Amino acid sequence: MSAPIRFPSDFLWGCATSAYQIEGSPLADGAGPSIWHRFTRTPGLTRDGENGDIASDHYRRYKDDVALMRRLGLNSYRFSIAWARVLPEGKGRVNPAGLAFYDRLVDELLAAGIAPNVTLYHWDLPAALDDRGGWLTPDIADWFADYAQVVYRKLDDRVKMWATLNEPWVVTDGGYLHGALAPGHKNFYEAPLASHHLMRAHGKAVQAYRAEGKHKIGLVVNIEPKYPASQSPEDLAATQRADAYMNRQYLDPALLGSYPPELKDIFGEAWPDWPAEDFALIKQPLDFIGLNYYTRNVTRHDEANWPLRASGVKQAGATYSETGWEVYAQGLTDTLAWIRDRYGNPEIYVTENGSAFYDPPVAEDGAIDDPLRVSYLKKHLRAVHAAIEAGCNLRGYYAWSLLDNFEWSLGYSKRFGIVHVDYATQQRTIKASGKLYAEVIASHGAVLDGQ
Ligand code: PNW
Repeated sequence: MSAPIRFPSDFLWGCATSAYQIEGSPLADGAGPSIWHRFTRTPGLTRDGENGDIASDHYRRYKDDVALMRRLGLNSYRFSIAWARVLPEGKGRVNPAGLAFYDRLVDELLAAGIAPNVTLYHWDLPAALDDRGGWLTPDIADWFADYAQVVYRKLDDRVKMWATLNEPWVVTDGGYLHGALAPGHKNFYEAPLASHHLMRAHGKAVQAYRAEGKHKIGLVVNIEPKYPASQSPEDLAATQRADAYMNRQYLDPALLGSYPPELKDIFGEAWPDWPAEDFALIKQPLDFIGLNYYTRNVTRHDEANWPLRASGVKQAGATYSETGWEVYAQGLTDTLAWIRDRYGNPEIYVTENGSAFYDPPVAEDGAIDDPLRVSYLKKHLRAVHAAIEAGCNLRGYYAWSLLDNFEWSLGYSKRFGIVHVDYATQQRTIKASGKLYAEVIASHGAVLDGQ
């Protein structure tokens, strides 16, 4: 028998969302278009040509959604701000009506006893800045810090947790190397530039926060632990490359001040010699790390898989979600322990964790039974508790996601919500997983005991 599960009484229990995925009304009240607005307007780039024009209509229904969070018993909510609502051209002129939406949302959350946790960039770059080079130009570090400053000045009196970027790896890999995400480039030489300027922008925005802000700021990364498929030297080296590319590429410069050496090996001539002073900018003291964890990867050497020369091995007998990701909760405990050991046990939050599974239609009695998501949630919450027991400085957990929403290039076909959204009526229905989460929160984890 393992120790009884009781989470600390001040643990943060939240859900996470992002602006373009739930808000809808992307051009309302003077907002400028983002790269996702444009990307979804090119036929063939998203599933069935779907876009975020309506999404979960949160821009108009935010009060109902905050009431829903309250019913679930959340004490924190992680959301992102749409840069192009605040600055329609990405820089220069501020749009007060766009900023006012987040001002209202923050007040609504606080009135419900829910602490806002704000991410400044969750992939929806203002299109006007993409026209000027987007993440490929060094200028973007200043643009991002200027935008951040506008938002800090408006909200830092009430927002006590900030994050600069959501998942710089996905921004680079999806947006600039493989092209499945906006702005849809496929360019080996651009990927290192995008990564580096993302990290410089992160550094500048943290610096700006130290001048303006009074609370906590961090960086949110997605980590997918890499386990070697065998102990052969080839598989071990492939595992190291995959880990350097996806995991250490961002945490190492942010926390240790250097890039993993494998990146030079992966990118060859496309990997520039960076100016030494950039690393002083990128490595800013952070108040916390946000970890987004979904799955693991069992890695083998694969010469044919460019550019990593590594690929994943499917695990016999394992459960895979609708996005093809293995359910592997031990990987969350392992990742938290790895961060504890490699980076000096920083304060950490699980800022996203969740799964897409097929959901049955709403039953006659209004119930939605999502046993696979319930099982995923239970296993991962136990894994989180195990990490706390193992001495990780873990202070909160955010389920991805509050609502079913626009899953980027996969459109509305993948449902990650613990609350179901009927897109025809915008009706919200709490799934069994949402009910389970509410019970976990109310009992400080005790309902997970012995199950
Ligand atoms: C995250 N990967 O994306 C994002 O932060 C969310 O916006 C998204 O909806 C959610 O996960 C579910 O996909 C990721 O390939 C995308 O490792 C890809 C990966 C990880 C996270």
